Amino acid sequence: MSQPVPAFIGIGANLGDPVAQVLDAFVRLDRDMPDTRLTGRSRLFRNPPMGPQDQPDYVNAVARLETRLEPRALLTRLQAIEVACGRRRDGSRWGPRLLDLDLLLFGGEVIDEPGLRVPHPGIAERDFVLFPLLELAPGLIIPGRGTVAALCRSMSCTDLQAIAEEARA
Ligand code: A4P
Ligand code: MG
Repeated sequence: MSQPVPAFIGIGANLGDPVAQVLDAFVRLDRDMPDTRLTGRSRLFRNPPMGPQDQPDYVNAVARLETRLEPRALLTRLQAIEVACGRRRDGSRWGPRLLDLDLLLFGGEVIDEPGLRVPHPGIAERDFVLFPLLELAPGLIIPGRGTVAALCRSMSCTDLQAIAEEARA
């Protein structure tokens, strides 16, 4: 059998009970995906919306997985979890959502196919992705962009509020 590959998943929510949905996503990523286990989870961060401002603040986090799934199969499973958590795609870009799961990184692979781009576009500019990644893997290299630690250092300011441990029970 093939060696497991480390993959990083961006988790975001800004409707319903975002903290509960992000915590539930960690559980589902470990429990509901074949040939995959959860090997790391960042803290949760509340932060203002990127894109349209007429929507609630987001809660974001990052999960680290070890998986034997192929990238396309992994994305399909992530989308199934989004749907199981009530996600409805209404076609509005960057609109509010109960749960968003993005495949941020899949080993060191670069994939550019219809419907699947890895590294996920924009991750190197998003504080709500980079700082949770920093907690899990500061030396991680984003192909073509350098290390997570260096990208975090280059961010001029961030508006991330870590959610206290006791609020996560
Ligand atoms: N797709 C291609 N590559 C990937 C990948 N690596 N991971 C395709 C996940 N999906 C990928 O995604 C649209 C299509 O992208 C999918 O059909 C898939 O085949 P979607 O989840 O249906 O739509 P979306 O999330 O609205 O679009 P997009 O462009 O992925 O938006 P983002 O980048 O997810 O941003 N503000 C804060 N503070 N925090 C957030 O988390 N998120 C967004 C959405 C906007 N503002 C935010 C946040
Ligand atoms: Mg998305």
